[in-house]
Amino acid sequence: SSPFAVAAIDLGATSGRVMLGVVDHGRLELVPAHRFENRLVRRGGHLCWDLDALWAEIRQGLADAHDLAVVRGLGRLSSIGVDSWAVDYGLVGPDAVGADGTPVPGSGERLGEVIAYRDSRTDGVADEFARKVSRERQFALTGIAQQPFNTIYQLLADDRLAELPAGSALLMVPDLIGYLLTGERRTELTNASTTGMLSVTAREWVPELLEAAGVDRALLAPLIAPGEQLGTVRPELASVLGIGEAPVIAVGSHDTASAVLAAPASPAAALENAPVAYISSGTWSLIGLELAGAVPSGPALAAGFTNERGIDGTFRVLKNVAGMWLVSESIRQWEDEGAQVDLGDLLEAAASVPGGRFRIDPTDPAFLPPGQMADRVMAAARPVTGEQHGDHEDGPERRSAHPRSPAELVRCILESLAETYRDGLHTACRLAELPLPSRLHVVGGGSRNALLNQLTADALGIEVVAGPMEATALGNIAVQARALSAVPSPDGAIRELIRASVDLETFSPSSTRAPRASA
Ligand code: LRH
Repeated sequence: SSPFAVAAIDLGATSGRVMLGVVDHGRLELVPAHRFENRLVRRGGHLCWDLDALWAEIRQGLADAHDLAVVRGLGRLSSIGVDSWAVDYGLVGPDAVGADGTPVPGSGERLGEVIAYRDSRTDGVADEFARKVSRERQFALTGIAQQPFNTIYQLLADDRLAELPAGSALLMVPDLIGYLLTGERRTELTNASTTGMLSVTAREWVPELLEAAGVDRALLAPLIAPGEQLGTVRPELASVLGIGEAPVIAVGSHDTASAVLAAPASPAAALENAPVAYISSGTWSLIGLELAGAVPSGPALAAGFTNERGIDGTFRVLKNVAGMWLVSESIRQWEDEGAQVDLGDLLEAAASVPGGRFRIDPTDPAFLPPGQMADRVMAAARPVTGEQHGDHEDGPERRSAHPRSPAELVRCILESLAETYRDGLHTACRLAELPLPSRLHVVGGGSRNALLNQLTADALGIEVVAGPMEATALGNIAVQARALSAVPSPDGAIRELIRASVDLETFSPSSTRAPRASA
């Protein structure tokens, strides 16, 4: 079969990209077509996503991807897939009725802004909801950790729901993009599970939770699973963009689902029945295990673990840890204050300041909102117990009880992350009643952070396999390739394809306690 091209639309909380995926004889090649920034904007008193700007970038990206495919002799795009961060949604009105009296697909108006999960409208809402349905019951029904930003709590805080015209729909961000592309309204399964309203045992909504959240069942579009075809690009749009009427295929539209699919676990591990241990490292660090079933147990609830649906019926038993958000938001503060910060330089400096001095709790919800992050981390940092910090000494040389320089602050963040990863993986294994695996896969943009990878390997005492960096786009493309019959269906085939397509770097635990700067 000849090589062909697909496009992955992959939206992250700080940046988005449209990637061309070339599927060629058992290999995937990723070619960046268009990258763009994504920022939180303040509108109508809320933190929002600039959906119109994102949609303009996506259209540009698709046109660019099409051009790239044609230049490379691959013909038009064979399909398109969309993923983004989880939990956020848009509201769309009914499709307008055309001159011939039938609804025009894709013509429904977006009703208001897409409010971002870091907005404060959900403050206290999870507690309010727990008075209607206990936390234990919610967890047993859904398996989903009760994070303040879950869609269900956003919906309870959404005063627009009461005034929606008949025929409106709630569409998760990737589903909203899918609707703009095709005119079809669906809810993709992996992302649906992050709403906190989907059953952990069946592919259906939990009526009791919808009712308690005040959500009309009719607002929810029918479910669609990764690999199923959503529709085709609307003819008017295809002609404006100069691309063909390509199929749009549902992928793991929750970015973390796509990223974990692209964790390049070895066939040997699969044979030994060892679950894949991973960190999907980006704005968030999602640490856990991929399992065949969920663990919606009391201990899992107590430990703050969640059970998110993955591709092919898998579950991700994982914990949300504030990841590179802590670093990127700190940098944003320093830049707002006039400093020029280069991440590479900063990490290098962080590798050479003394370690083991300060800790924060990167799972603390206090780090959720944006703004003044460096100050907040500084204030939260505690000296590592058992260490003397010489505060009793006099003179300018004395060491402070708080990290002071950006390098010290970043060192504190990374060491705290590594220890939280260690505890998180141990807890995941305890919950799943499995031994600690011999290998941890770090995928996503954060996998480039050599210092953090080494700290993680040292904290856990196991091998850290770093990469691929563009795991989410690769997972997105792999599901499209399989839907187009370019990858065999059996379990593990996608991971073999990924392994054949990427370069990985392995970090072994160092014998000395002092972590290396890079490897
Ligand atoms: C990562 C992510 C994560 C969710 C959060 C809202 O991008 O999708 O899995 O918990 O964003």
